[in-house]
Amino acid sequence: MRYLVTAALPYANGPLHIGHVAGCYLPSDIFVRYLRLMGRDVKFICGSDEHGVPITLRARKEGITPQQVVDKYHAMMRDSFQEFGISFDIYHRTSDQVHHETASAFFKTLYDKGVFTEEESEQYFDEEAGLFLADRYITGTCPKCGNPNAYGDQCEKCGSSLSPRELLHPHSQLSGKAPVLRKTKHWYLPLDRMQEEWLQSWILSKEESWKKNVFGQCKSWLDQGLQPRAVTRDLDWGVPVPLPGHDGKVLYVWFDAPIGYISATRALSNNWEHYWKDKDTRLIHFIGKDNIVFHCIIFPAMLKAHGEYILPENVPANEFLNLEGDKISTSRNWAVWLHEYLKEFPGKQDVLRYALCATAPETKDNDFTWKDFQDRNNHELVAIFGNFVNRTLVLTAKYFDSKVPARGELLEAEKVCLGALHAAPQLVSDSLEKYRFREALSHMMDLARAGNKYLADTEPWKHYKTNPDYVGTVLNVALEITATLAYLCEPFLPFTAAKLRNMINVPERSWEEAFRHTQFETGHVLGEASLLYEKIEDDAIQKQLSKLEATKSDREAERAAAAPADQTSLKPFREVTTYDDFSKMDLRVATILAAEKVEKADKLLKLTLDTGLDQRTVVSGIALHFSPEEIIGKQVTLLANLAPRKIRGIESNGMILMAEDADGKLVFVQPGRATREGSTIS
Ligand code: B3M
Ligand code: ZN
Repeated sequence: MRYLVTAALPYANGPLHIGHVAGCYLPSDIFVRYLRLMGRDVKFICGSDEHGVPITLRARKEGITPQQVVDKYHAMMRDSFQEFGISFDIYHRTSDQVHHETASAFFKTLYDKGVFTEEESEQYFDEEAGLFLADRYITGTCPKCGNPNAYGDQCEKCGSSLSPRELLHPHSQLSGKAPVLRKTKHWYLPLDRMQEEWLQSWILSKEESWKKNVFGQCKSWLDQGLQPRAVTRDLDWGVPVPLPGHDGKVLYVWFDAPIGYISATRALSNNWEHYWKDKDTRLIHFIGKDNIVFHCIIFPAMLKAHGEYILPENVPANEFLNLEGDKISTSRNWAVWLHEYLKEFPGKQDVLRYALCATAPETKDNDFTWKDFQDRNNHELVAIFGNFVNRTLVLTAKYFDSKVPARGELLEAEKVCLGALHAAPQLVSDSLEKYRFREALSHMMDLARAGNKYLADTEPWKHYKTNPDYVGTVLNVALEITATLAYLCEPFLPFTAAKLRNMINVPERSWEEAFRHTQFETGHVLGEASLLYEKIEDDAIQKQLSKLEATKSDREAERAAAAPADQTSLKPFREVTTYDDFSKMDLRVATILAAEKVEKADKLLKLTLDTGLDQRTVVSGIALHFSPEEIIGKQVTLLANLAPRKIRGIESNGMILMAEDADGKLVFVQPGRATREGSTIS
């Protein structure tokens, strides 16, 4: 069985954070390490995604070239991955020549086969910048949820995928101006036709084998009906469209990026075609949930249209990881950055790997907190895994000069323990095969737990004087568990595994070799013991929390400073209405004669109004903003002919108009100078 495992190519426009790691790099690394330990043929592919608007926008912002941006972040990400123990066989990049050639040839093949449709259409153009506004060059209000900061390709608030023409109030990210429409020609992948021909039934056949969250998203795309998708853009950064006479056009970044998996495999191995073209290869894409449609629908459509390639067997996408209850965000600097973690917690890669795997957002969004990180380290890695291993090795050194003692008669406790030991590899393996990484990790930890309990129950330190043989048996069993853990933890905790192998003086082994026999001959000489993990103190955690706190207050200060000019936080306009509808409303000037709180309703005030024509009661939801005393005597604007309504048993006759600013502060809509009650407003 041959495997090709890919992890999403991160955009080279910023450093990596724990959301990236938990989303796809850690699970893919665990999976690949497991496959290698099982002796399977596997290549693990990744690289930087160096095209696309996020990169050119960043370059503009920093006043450098796009190439300088990607050079900087490519090196940074590559180094962080390596230091964190993500064991790619290659970490490639899409600005590489091999990739440009591969992506060009791919496009050309589809073009020559007549796969694309060509279409001339009107697209937004920024006259001041002289550029078409693709994807993230344009922002506006999301037509689906009203988010005023939606991008031309996606609304990050509601997750809808958009095209620039759907945005309300579009404006250019370059000049800030409203764009104009201009004609331009592009090539489209006819997903609508493909859906009918094969794509739909192919995806539906995955209902059992793909994760629920993944299948569900694909299904809803299909239900909405796929649309043709442009695969080219008017931009000057990317893989040029390989057709004569089309300067200034490049392949859409989501067309070229997944081809990056192929380019990277080519750069890695002469044998690359086996991995991409042989039917017995399992192609598996690890990604985050925002990439599902590209890997489950669009890229398979491209591969199938090309004709020579296999399709993905599985796409085990994770959901999102939040941080301390808030969405991780690069632009808001709400993140734990991997390179900073590596610097601030040297030698503690496995602690973060452990904490992230244990809380991985496998089936739903999940939250990372520093407190949980500390607890996982102190209460699990230190108190269970580390404590068990350390006791075992220290006692063996003390009583048996660090040589593995003989195993004598086995009592019930030993049998229970060895039972857990023999069952563990299969349990871990079964979970990993199903992409259940949290479950697999907890099976591994259960073995450490069983070992720890075994030592606590048997208390070998109490029996050496009276029964040294039994103590030898206990430590023999404990060492057996230790060695099993050394191999079993490797996919999750590779640094621990290497350290532990040294401490017990065993070589690297495949799981088959490691778990076939007992681990030790009697008399095997162990290496030197040292602590696997150390406690993380409160002040280290507090430091991280303060860092996040500082980010928050910076952000609030920025927001406050920007508030008056910041239109983007205001609500978008409502739908148009007609004059006829408007003129039905009877708006009058009225004076508040009396005001009192409504019992058991924190938000409501009962007002008595003088309208000039009558005195009436209006119940208004303003009690959190105004006290009754301060509003008596105020003139207000009243919608006088609103149908009466009972609110908390009080009949309310009309509604007073309020203005609400972007921060939610309320003020009365008041006539300018004292106007007579009953005056009409129109
Ligand atoms: N660079 C998007 C992302 O980082 C993208 C993945 C490409 S995988 C071919 O979300
Ligand atoms: Zn939206």
